[in-house]
Amino acid sequence: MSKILITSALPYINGVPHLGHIVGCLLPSDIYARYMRLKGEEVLYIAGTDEHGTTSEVGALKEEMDIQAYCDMYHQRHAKTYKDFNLSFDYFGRTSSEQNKEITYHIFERLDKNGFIEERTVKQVYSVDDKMFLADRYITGTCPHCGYEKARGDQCENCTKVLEPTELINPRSSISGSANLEVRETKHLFLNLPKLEKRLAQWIKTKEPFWPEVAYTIAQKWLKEGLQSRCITRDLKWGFPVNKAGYEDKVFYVWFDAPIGYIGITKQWADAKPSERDWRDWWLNAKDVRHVEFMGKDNVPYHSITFPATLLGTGENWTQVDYLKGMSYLTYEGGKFSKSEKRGIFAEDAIKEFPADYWRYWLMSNAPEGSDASFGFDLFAAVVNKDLNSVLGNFVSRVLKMTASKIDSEVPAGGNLEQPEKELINTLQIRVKDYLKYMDEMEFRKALNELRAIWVEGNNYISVTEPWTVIKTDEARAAAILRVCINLIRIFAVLSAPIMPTISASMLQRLGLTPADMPSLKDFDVSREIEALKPGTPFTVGETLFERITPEKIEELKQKYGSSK
Ligand code: B3M
Ligand code: ZN
Repeated sequence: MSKILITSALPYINGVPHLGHIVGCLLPSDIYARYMRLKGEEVLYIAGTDEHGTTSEVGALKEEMDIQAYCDMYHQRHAKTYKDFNLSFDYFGRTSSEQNKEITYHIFERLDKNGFIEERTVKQVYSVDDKMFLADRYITGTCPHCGYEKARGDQCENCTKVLEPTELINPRSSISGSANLEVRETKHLFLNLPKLEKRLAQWIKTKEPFWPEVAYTIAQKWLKEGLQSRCITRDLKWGFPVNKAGYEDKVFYVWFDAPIGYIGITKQWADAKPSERDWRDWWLNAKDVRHVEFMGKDNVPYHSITFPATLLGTGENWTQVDYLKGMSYLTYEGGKFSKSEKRGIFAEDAIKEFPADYWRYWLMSNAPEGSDASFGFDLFAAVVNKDLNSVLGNFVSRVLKMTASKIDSEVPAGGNLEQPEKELINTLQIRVKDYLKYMDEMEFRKALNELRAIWVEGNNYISVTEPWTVIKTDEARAAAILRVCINLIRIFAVLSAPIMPTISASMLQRLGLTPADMPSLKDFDVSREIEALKPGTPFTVGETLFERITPEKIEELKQKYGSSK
């Protein structure tokens, strides 16, 4: 047994998550955590809200709320949504916690003591009316290259040229619209990445065989271009005040304390559950920990360069990432999800329309792994109706109904395993092995392909063996076939559990079982599991597992959530 530390990128607190956020890191990490628990591994699965930074300050201003109240409210909304999606975090914490502050301060002090923090004077735009320094992207003006009037201080959306805010013509604050701006000098602290580069490159080299291609390539590209020192402080009010003389009125940059948040949240968990392990068992001088991180691909540089360098610079033995799963993007019909433009379905609404497991299955079987993927209601309905309703749902109800009406409401006795069963076992043995291998490798689309193929094998088996015909002449043989089918329901439930925990539990319940009765997915042996439910075990038929999505419902959803198709 080893210890597996699983983290999902911490979603920004401002705004509510859409399906892209769910599939981009939260859901795959949950599925991996559930899978590893089912293999009997010791898992700690951590996530939380990323609360600091300009976007939160501006979000609170826009909603005319006090920033703390704003974060408290949105933290609750995030937590509720993820609970509705059945995400099984051991702890869902906050980067603004006292625990995270303490660890952030400690790490900063170590970096400073070891000479990796530099002081620099920089020029920055100050908004006199807003009484704050403005982040580049909160300055709007006319692009000096193309004349576009709504160019942002960091980049012109129209001609894509990268800009300095001071280049803008007629600059104004995006927050208040005020043009009363001044360039002021201010002192900031920088993390000296060039000084850490050698150590970092050495460390990354040790990771090469373990990191997926994308992550490794991104990290190598950064190293090749040479690392620059990065500013880790900001002139904001919301954040952890910098614990260094002369900088007390500044706060740490959100990307400095956000990844430290994984550690801070682990400490929140440990403080809340004193009977569990010490947080250091996972993070500091920890033994046998494998750390797996899930994130969107745009987050990869922070997790493969800046955060590891931050930890290396402390000179302490912090747990570093062992495997980094970077996901691409999910679009809505090829475009952006947008709350303000009413385009696309957001997580809070999604869960009101259909049970979590419909979403979980669709999102993972269409996960944006190698490349971006696109969500559309037609696609969604097609998958739910075919894979879930016709293939899995029908099999379960057909088998249980047939057995109950033609024999009895218990696993039937009689007959033996014959040639068709031997073939079924052989085929499933291979498919299950592949399914588990892909889950181990976090190749989720491939894993779900196998899972679907496993359900299809059940359907093929019952079509070929025709128990409804056989029963007329050979009751014992029909009993053997249906006994195998009922055992297949149990096998399907166990294999589907990481993806569709509620449906899985509902399948098990019909067989008088609970999730706690599931066998380990380690050394899962089909020939053993196919005979696990013994003759005489009572079962109930239960309700249909999945509702079909009608064409009328699809039209209604398209109207409601904005569709161009
Ligand atoms: N909040 C970015 C994002 O939500 C950022 C991730 C932090 S992970 C430490 O995409
Ligand atoms: Zn331009």
